[in-house]
Amino acid sequence: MVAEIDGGSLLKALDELAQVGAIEGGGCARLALSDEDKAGRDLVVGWMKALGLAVRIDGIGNVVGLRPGRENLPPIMTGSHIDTVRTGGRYDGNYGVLAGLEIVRVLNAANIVTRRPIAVAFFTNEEGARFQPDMMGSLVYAGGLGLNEAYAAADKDGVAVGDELRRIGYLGNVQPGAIRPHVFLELHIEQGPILDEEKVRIGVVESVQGISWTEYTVTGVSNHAGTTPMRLRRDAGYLAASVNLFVRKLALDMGGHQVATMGSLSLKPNLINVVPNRAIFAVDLRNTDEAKLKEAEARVATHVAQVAQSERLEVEAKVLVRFEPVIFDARLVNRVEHHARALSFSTRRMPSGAGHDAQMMQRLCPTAMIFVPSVAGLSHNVREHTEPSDLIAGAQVLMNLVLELAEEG
Ligand code: HGY
Ligand code: MN
Ligand code: MN
Repeated sequence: MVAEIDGGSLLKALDELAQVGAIEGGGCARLALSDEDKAGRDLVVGWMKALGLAVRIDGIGNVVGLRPGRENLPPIMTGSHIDTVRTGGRYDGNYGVLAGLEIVRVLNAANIVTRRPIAVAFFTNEEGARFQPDMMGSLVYAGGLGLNEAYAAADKDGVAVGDELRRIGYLGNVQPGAIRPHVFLELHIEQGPILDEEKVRIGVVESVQGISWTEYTVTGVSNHAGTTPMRLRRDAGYLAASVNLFVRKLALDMGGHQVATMGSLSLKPNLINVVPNRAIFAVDLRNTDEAKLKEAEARVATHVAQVAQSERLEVEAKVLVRFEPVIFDARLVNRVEHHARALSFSTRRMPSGAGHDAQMMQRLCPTAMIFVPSVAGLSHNVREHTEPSDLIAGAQVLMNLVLELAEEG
């Protein structure tokens, strides 16, 4: 093997970054552009500089560490994100960024200079948990979202992305997308149960499923929970509950890759003895098949309209995120499979259930992803876990692929 990943330093870096925004149970909470995210960014930027990378911060706060090559060609870029959801694990996103830095560390130690430069990136607000859309930084990087529109995105408290970037000192001056990679490679945990259940070591990711996030604001009439006859109630909470049951049944009826959940719900006045006059909730629908995703969206919209009419409620729907399925570059997907098998790792081809920065980078350059197993498929959960041997295996596949592609013309 030309160069070998040192599992010890990779695992140590993962452990150290997990201490930033650490929460009960071993996970971390570093919501995008929060103080915790800033602390995580500062730590990783420090590591990039210590590795001799030229660090560039762009207008949406994406950070790229550049290692020169023998020739000034478009780089091989690898990376992911280091922001997390509120109940984040320690591997989602972080693993792909730190594996990229581990590759640089190994190449530095072996005095290997590749033909093409190597870039290690982390993108802003991949999770979309605080600001929508998710994959915001990579979407801007790929030209899919304007900077001003991104700056204006605000969280539940009305705090805007642009102000937060300035506040944490990551409003960079580099034009997003200025570094156009030769290829983009993202190493990531699967976040689902397939590899773990099938005892397969490496997921060869062929695509990312389509994502649809819609927020509904329902307005009814608050009223006394005891005196108001059922026939007179205009209960916003009832519609929310009805949609929750509907989307579950819809996903089960449609089968295949269709999934659905209502991840956020708030009622007002949220008091035990008051019929709620306001419900705000969001529905997350996904499918690998665009036509089926469209069908699911249409059926949810019809259900919402029917219940709103029968309950005499007003409903405002706002699309927060809508990305079609993305197919990764076939040549690169084959090379992922080749390098995994060359290391005698078991493989299986699969779609990604989760969204990733890679799905945006595929708009710019040939892109592929490598998955490693998530124990019991747990993710967005502090108990997210991947065996060290699998973490090291995935990083080795990434390194061998990077070294191959970094020599091509
Ligand atoms: O929602 C997703 O799939 C990703 O974690 N942002
Ligand atoms: Mn992720
Ligand atoms: Mn995630």
